[in-house]
Amino acid sequence: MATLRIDVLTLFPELFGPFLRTSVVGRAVEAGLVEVAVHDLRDWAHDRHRTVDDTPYGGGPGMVMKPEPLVEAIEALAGARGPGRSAHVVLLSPQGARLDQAGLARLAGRKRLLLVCGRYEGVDQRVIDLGIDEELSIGDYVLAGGEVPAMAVIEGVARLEPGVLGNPASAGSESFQAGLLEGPQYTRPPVFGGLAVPDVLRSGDHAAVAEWRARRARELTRRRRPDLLGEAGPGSEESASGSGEDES
Ligand code: 4FV
Repeated sequence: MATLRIDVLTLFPELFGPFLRTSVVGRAVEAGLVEVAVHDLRDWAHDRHRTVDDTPYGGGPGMVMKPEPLVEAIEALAGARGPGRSAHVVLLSPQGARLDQAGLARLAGRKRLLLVCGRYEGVDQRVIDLGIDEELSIGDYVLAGGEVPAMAVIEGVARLEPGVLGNPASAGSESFQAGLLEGPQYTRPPVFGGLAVPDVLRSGDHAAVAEWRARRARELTRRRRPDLLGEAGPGSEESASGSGEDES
């Protein structure tokens, strides 16, 4: 029994094919740990031209997505808005709350999600008023569509499903898990471009390694994302050539 079912409503279902067959998401779907169904919004546009957009009331550039096909599709896939509906309906849009790791964990805890992908200038407000449970944004920039944000949600929640990541510990020790950025990481060779891997990482002293990693994570977070530490003001950007702290 798939633990999580995700339906996607989009004007470009063909965008999702390779994504749903590749890497972590592909394995999660293959293993039946996550079920994803992609739906073409035009299937709910019943006029001869299967129209899904129209000009904005009040004038202005671009087109707006019509309410009828969207609300009909949402209600067909998730039921009418209310406690009894079968899926939690999320619209990806720049007006949404910012998506973060905690938000992904919350979505991963649900049984069914319906991700609605906007296009054009956005959707008629009545779609939001009548059919959407939550609006989420992946960042303060404008994309051409909600498909890439929807993929970010799918991959983000799929990684949190039990059994998806080979080593569940990896999900626990990564960025944002402890509210910190992850510190520097190294692998072979021990010296590259004249730069050596910090000795402590090759010491075998797990306590010292853990202490070093925690300290570097705090330092990097304080410099790059003091907001994550609840500290005011962006830190000065780290110079391109590294911080210059002691590498010991
Ligand atoms: C977006 C974002 C985003 C805006 C107009 C789709 C586009 C078009 N979605 N986070 N940033 N959406 O830019 O989620 O409808």
